[in-house]
Amino acid sequence: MAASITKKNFSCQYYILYMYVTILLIVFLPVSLQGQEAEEASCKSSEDESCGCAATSRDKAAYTKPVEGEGGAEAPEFDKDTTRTVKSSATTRTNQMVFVRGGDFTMGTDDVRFPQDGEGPARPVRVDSFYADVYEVSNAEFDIFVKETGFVTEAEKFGDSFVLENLISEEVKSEITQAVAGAPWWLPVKGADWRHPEGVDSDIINRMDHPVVHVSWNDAVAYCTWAKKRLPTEAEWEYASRGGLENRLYPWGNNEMPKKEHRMNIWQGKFPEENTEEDGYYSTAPVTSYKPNKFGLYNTAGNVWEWVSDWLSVRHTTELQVNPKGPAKSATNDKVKKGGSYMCHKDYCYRYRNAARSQNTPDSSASNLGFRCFADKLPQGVGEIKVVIR
Ligand SMILES: [Ca+2]
Ligand SMILES: [Ca+2]
Repeated sequence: MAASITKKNFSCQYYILYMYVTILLIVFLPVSLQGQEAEEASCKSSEDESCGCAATSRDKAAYTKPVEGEGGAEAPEFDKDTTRTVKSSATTRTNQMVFVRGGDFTMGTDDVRFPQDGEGPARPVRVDSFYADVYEVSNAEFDIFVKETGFVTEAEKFGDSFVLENLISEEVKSEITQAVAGAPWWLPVKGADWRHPEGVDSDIINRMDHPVVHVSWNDAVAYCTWAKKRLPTEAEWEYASRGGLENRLYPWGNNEMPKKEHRMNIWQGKFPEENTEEDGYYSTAPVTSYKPNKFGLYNTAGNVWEWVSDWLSVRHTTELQVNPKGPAKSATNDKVKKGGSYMCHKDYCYRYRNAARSQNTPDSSASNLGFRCFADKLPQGVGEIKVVIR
């Protein structure tokens, strides 16, 4: 009897526990799922905002598909004739520089669009005078550098680089087994390098005046050093891009299209499916395109992202900084890039503003990432452009 009572009590306790757990699940599970959905939506929103600008870092890119087989797909053979033709078609034009008188300006913004990028706060910065390349470094100029030095870029050493999917031929695409997670329009393309921007079946023969792409931060430093120049600091780059205007969104002011005129190469249409090319270009544009800013610089906003010398930090002091060079190192091993690119769209990757920034590891390269050089003194043989500031 006693045993029976004990067994009955145990059954009752088990039943009560069962009911309790069921009620808990009924009441709290939907709330928990809602929370999970909200968190995922938040992550999605964050990914959407990120637009994959920083997704092209070599050691950080996560892929949506595993590599099939050891080493992935084989790269097709290089077209030797293409390389030879590129060498013979290089021009001798070298980038001209403009003298930019130093001064005080407001760096960054309080109208922050991407807090995770470290765009803000607006802060006082003073820079010394410098010379700045008027244009992004072109294929023609990089070709001269490579011919003189035999330099091999990191994309060539690694054997691949990141390319916007829309630019790749079906043949090259069929060889690819991976895409970048969260930014599937980025594909690692074997054989993509500065001479073959969309892979081995592409060339730069008709793009010698376009910005060089698929150059890493390390490659950019090598080029600028050869040219007796250097990469700009982020502060110098932003000061130059702002062209003497305080707290403006773009290098010419706050109106994206003054008098309905395109002033930079970005993306029109719905990224990444449709590009209406209203500004005249689907991908890169000649470095001489559009009007320069008041300092005489072309295409700081849009066309290609531009490496600067700083390591990345997303926290900034509001104390006056004089010739800031960024932190001594980056916890994430990232260098800063500025200006946005032809892939930027206002609704999706609104990073063609003066204050905007993004980052990649210094060995990374992509089909929308280039650079320009600055210098303390005008290097011998480099023409200076006199700019009359009205
Ligand atoms: Ca465009
Ligand atoms: Ca640019």
